[in-house]
Amino acid sequence: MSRPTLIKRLPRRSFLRQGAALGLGASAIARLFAEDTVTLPFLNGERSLVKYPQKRPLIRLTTRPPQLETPFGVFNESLLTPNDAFFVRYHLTNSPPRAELLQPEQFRLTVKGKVSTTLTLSVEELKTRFENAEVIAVNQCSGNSRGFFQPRVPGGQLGHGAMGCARWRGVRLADVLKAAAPEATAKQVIFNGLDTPFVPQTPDFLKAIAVDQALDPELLLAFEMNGEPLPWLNGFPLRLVVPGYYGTYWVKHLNEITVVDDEFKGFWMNPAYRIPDEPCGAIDPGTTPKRTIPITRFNVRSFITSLEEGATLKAGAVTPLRGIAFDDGHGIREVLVSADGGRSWRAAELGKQVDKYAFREWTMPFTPERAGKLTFIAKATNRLGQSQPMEPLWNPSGYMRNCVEPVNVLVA
Ligand SMILES: Nc1nc2c(c(=O)[nH]1)N[C@H]1C(S)=C(S)[C@@H](COP(=O)(O)O)O[C@H]1N2
Ligand SMILES: [Mo]
Repeated sequence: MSRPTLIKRLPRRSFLRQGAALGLGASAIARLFAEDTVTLPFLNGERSLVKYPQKRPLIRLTTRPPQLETPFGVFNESLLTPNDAFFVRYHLTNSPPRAELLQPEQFRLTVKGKVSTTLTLSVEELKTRFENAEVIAVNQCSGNSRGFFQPRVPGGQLGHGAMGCARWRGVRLADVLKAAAPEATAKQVIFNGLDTPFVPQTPDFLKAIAVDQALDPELLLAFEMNGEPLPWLNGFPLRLVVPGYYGTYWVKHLNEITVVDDEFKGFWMNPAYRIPDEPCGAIDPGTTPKRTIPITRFNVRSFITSLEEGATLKAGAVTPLRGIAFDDGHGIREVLVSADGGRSWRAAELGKQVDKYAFREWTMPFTPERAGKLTFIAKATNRLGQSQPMEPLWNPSGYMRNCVEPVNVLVA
């Protein structure tokens, strides 16, 4: 069974004392421990907490390109993930693009290809020419929680912090596409951002969706996140927002939209970001899929956010349990909570649905009766009746983990 979502903060002062005991000078110790560290609860889970522009210290997965994970405690503080705590995912070494390329004087979005009118628009022109629209939606990386997979799989060894929920404001992709007027033969729409590979052999990060999906009024070209311009590392000045779909489609620094009349076969659509063509995208651990398809929509997930692994609860005292649940937009119908590892369940109270694509808060007061060990599990079901498996489902890329995530506590 999977281990939980604990993030242990290592006590920095004891490191300093140990450093001094090793005979290191004060400045050497300062350099060694300038960064706080966290340990994600799997093998080789040690990570540094590092500060980037516009961000609070976040969990660093890689430096080039920057890949940063949200410390899990943030999800217990508010339903909307603050911009300065929102995770960051990049693929290409030259990321993020240099800030001057993104400034209003320079930045333009072009819409081209199989369209009757090629468009070239500044963000200001987008804002004023098209009706503005908003959605509160979860952005989650396909590889969120990958570090928990057994057997382990290659790719970023992430805890549960490669997700976040924000209020996205922009214009509808559909309106912009209609202004360009795709030709009758148009089949797919390709999205490209300003980040580039370090060597020409690396394929540029391009993502494609079907024209029909691109004309869905829910997809946004977003310029704001939680009432502010997008942070630099989250796609300033413009990104695609595809509610209910994995983050891989949410192209950042979006400057080029190309309508094509065939199926785009670029690296980041094939072979990357594909799942086994099987129910739930899962196959037997360690095996190879017969056929694969592009990853698309979120499955159902839920988390207990108010309890850390190894926490101590007081017997006889009410503990207010709290957490979040989400799916791909059908809406959460029910969250059940077990305190005995899944033998018995009680329904949690659901908070308001602020948006069908947003985190849904749940709460449940719980009073542990006697001293001992408890294993808490939350399990959500959506309006289609889709739920979370008790045991992890496996695929070779470590995508779409959505099993229940037990949290063990001690009652004293
Ligand atoms: N330009 C660009 N956009 C991108 C990516 C990228 O590498 N380059 N990565 C995608 C992936 S895989 C994810 S999960 C999301 C992450 O969004 P965030 O960095 O704002 O959290 O961005 C997507 N958009
Ligand atoms: Mo991702």
